[in-house]
Amino acid sequence: MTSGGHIQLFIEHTRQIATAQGDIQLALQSMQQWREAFATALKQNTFDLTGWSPQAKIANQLKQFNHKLTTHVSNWDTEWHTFSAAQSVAEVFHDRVMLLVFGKFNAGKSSLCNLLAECFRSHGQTVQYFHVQNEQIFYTESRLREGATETTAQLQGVCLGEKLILLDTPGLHSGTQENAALTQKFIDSADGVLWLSSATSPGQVQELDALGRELKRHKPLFPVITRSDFVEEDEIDGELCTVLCNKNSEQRALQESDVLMRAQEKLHSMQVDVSLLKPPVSV
Ligand SMILES: Nc1nc2c(ncn2[C@@H]2O[C@H](COP(=O)(O)OP(=O)(O)O)[C@@H](O)[C@H]2O)c(=O)[nH]1
Ligand SMILES: [Mg+2]
Repeated sequence: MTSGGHIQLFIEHTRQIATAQGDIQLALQSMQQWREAFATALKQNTFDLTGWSPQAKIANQLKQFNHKLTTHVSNWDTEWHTFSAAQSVAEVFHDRVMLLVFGKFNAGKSSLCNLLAECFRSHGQTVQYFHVQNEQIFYTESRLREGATETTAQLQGVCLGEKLILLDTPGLHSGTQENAALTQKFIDSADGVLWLSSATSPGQVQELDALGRELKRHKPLFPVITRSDFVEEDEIDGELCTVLCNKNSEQRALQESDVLMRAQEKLHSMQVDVSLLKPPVSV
C-alpha cells in the first residue's frame, strides 16, 4: 500500500479533486424561507384549549405539548447561530475532501495519519498538521501523537497536499463541550470514513453503530485493517534483533474478505446502503 507507485497515483488522484461549487447562498436562503414558514405554521397550529377544564389530564398534556413546541421553535435561531460560528471556522476547508479517521483507541489512527503525511511530504506535497481548541483551528509542525492516552478527546488532523484532509477523531461523540460545535461541524462535513481496526481483532462491527448518522448521510465507508504485521527474530551481524514483517498476502486477503462480509451484514442490519462499503485494505 505504501509502495511509491501507489502513493504517487493516490496523490495524482487527490490533485484532481474538484468540488461542486454551486451557489450555496441561494439554497440556504430558500431553506431559511421554508423554515420560517414552517415555524409560523407550527406556532399558529398549537392545540386550542378553550372548552377544556384546566383540571383535565389531557388539557394539561396538550398545554405542555404547546409549550414544548413553541420553545423548541424559538431555539432554532440560537442553535443556528451556535453552528454558524463553527461554520465560519470550518469553511477554511470547504473546498477539500475530508475523511474521518475512525476507530477504537490504539487502532492506529494517529499512526496512519502520520504515515500518509510522510508519504505526501516525501513526494513534495505540503503537509500541515492542526488541532482544534476553543473553537479555533491551530496549525502546528509537529506530528500527531501516537500511543498517547486519549484523556481529552481533542480533534486533530492533517492537511495532505491541497485537497485532502484527514480528521483523526478520538471519538465521534466524546468531544469536549467547548469544542462540541466545531467538532460536530467537521464531522458533519466529512465526505467519507476510514474505519480502522487492528489485525488482531479486525472488523468489530458493533463499532459501526456510532457511525449511524454518518452512514445514513451516504458517506462511503472504507475499512482499513491496521497492524497487519508480525515480529520475527533475526540475526544481523551476529546480533539477535527483532524485525517487523508484513503478513503475507493470503493472510491479508482472508481478513479483508472476512471484514467485508461482516461489515456488509452489519450495514444491512442498520438499514444503510451496502454499496457505501468499499473493499477493505490491510496496512
Ligand atoms: N505493529 C504495529 N504497530 C502499530 C501500527 N500502527 C500503529 N501502531 C502502534 O500502535 C500504537 C497506537 O497507535 P496510535 O496511532 O496512537 O493509535 P490511535 O489511538 O488509534 O491513534 C502505537 O504505539 C503505534 O506505534 C502498525 O501498523 N503496526
Ligand atoms: Mg490517536
